[in-house]
Amino acid sequence: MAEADNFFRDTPEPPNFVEKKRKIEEFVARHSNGDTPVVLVTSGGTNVPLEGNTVRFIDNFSIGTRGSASAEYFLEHGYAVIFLHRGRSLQPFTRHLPQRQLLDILEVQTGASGENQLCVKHDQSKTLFAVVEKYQKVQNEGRLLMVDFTSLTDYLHLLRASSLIMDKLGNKAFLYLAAAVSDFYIPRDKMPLHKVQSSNGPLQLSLELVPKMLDALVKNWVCSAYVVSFKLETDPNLLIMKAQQALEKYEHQLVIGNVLDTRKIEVVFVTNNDEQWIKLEQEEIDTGVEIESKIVTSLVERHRQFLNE
Ligand code: 9Z3
Repeated sequence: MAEADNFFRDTPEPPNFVEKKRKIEEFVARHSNGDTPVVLVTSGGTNVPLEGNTVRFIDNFSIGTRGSASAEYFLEHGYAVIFLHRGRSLQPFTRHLPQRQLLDILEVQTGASGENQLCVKHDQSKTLFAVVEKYQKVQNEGRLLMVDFTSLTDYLHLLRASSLIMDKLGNKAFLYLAAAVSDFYIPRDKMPLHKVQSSNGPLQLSLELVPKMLDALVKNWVCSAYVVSFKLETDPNLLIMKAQQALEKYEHQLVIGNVLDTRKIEVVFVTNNDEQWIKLEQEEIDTGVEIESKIVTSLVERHRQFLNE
């Protein structure tokens, strides 16, 4: 735990940290009295700068589908959602908009009295209508807070702040840690300030291990919460073992294991008692069912049981 404290002491707070913390505090305070459970969904990959004035960095892979889709399903189940995400990765609701050809779904039409107006093309309007309707409902109910990060240190400062704030929610708090978080970083005092020059020859990198924050999170920051972490592997043979090791080490509620190539069609829930695979059937794949809908439905039931215990 001392390692975690040293890490926070030695790394700068992210831009707009005070403002972001204030918004999280307000959001949690607003939902602390009623029955609405609050979930922190982390999403997207962290980056690790190689230079103080950063030109180059190492990135963790994540598009943000898992987090953004899951956030929507938690909202459908009545949760309030703090969406802690990598800036410019996928976000709930806007992920349904065409990312590159946004202008292609719009058109200028001339109305009956001759005035021009901006409209959504007819073939797109059905999909958009449903998305906008859901988004507006959630906004009106104040159930979605967006908080962005870029670097590993931004992410960890915001994760700690959110967890400490959510501690007051007791077991109504749910942490769903789907962000792809680097295990390695370069401490500030070992990082060059200016751009590394290629004229100095090949670059030798030495990265240090990031302290295991899940330990501090479960035991010190947000002690009564329901905590779910993700374990990502590329070798399927390691998956269950690594997920079990994480569970034993951090003593939280559940690890969801996934393999990079198959993450959209199958995941495994690993708890102290059992392993449960969640898979999409071919028919579900063909009809556009997202695995996150099944993951979240199952988790909401597990969280309900946890609240009743
Ligand atoms: C995951 O395993 C997520 O499911 C994915 C989602 C990043 C694979 P996409 O955003 O992908 O839908 O493209 N997240 C956790 C990854 C991670 O860094 N886990 C650490 C580990 O495996 C533990 S915290 O050691």
